[in-house]
Amino acid sequence: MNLKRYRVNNIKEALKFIKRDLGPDALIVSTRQVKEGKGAFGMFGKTMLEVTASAGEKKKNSAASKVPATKVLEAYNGVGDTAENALAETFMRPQTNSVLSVTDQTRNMMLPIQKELQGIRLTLGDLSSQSNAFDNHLVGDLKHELGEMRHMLHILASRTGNLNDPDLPENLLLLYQQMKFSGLEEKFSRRLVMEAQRNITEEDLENFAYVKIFLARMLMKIIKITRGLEGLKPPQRILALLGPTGVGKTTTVVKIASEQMLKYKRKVALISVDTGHRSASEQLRAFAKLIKVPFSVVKDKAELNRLINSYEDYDSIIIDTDGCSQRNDAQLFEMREIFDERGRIHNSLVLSVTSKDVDMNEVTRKFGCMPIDSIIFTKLDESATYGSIFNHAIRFKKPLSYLTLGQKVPDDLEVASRERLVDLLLNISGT
Ligand SMILES: Nc1nc2c(ncn2[C@@H]2O[C@H](COP(=O)(O)OP(=O)(O)OP(=O)(O)O)[C@@H](O)[C@H]2O)c(=O)[nH]1
Ligand SMILES: [Mg+2]
Repeated sequence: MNLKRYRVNNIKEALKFIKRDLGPDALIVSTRQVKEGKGAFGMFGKTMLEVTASAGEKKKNSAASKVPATKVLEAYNGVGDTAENALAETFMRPQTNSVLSVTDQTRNMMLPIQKELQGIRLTLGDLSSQSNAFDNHLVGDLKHELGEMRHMLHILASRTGNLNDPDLPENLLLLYQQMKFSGLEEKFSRRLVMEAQRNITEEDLENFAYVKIFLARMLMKIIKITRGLEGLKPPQRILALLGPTGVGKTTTVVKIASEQMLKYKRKVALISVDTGHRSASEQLRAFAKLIKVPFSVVKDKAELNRLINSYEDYDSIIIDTDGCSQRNDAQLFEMREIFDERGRIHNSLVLSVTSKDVDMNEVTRKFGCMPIDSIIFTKLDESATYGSIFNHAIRFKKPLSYLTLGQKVPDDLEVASRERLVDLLLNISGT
């Protein structure tokens, strides 16, 4: 991938270099402020802007494993809370056509033209196969004109979504690109920058850091979190992990159980619910034996309830389930029979960020037949972009509880935090 890094005084300067070196289709991959100069430990150096841009290819290396959880945003007091609350609410409301950007409008205008052109081309094809030499001359001219029109349409189409386009101030345009590059759906990215544009003064729009933090804090208001098991009411916390096959449910149960024991010194019990009938619980049985905690396999709700009642004096009960394809209605029905009650058990749906957005949407819709209290995203270490987490959180309005970032137990587990999530999308901490 053709990546270039620039240290500049301001974003305008960066844009000039990026366009010169990488062309107008270049994408901004990340931006951060850096100190430059001779001061002790670089402390008194000049603050510069470091912009990394690509010639438009996909970013491959994973940021998740490298970026430490950050509190940068918490400490930032640049923007007022009330304004962002209102903005976040507006953002979550269904949108009307009035907020369509120029890009949308251009696309909408192009559709009927494209259809018309297609019709003309078909008619021309018919004409040229049937007509005489004179008509053929005419057909030739028409074809030429048609070619020109198509060329113009291409130019129009290619203008949507690159550095030349929409009607946004430069700083917002860059951040819009960065969010899109990170996989945030275009319509969400666009709505965010448009809300921001409406609410940031012209003067502040010139300040890149201000605009970035404004967007970050808006996103932080939109994303909901549960703080994992810590967000549940004591004295007894009961968590069940549900989801499709192979997303990392059992590994995550093991990580959470270890954290509960090692970090919080809690008394833990493990349960495996067997609906897939393929005795997949051996992995968990072995782990339970190793860490000396009780473990049982149950097959239905009555058995599960009896077992939970018998664990009265345990602080944390963690329930693993068999992977269930969202398309296996019979197994889903069986799961719903067991996990249909809201309240006693906190149901977490486990999704891997390596899945396609469209498949994750189907999973969440189908698992929505039972109460889903939160979502756990796994395998962040295997993905280069994290927009899909936001797409999902915005679309389904479900809180996030944990993130997992690798196969190591118990290290590769994090309680989901807004700061961390926004950092993954906007690269606030700048690693
Ligand atoms: N890279 C990476 N691998 C992970 C992560 N979490 C789990 N895995 C791996 O994913 C694979 C499947 O993990 P499991 O925990 O067995 O998945 P599961 O959802 O319980 O699978 P089923 O019970 O078969 O549905 C294993 O190889 C895990 O080591 C993670 O955060 N990152
Ligand atoms: Mg499993």
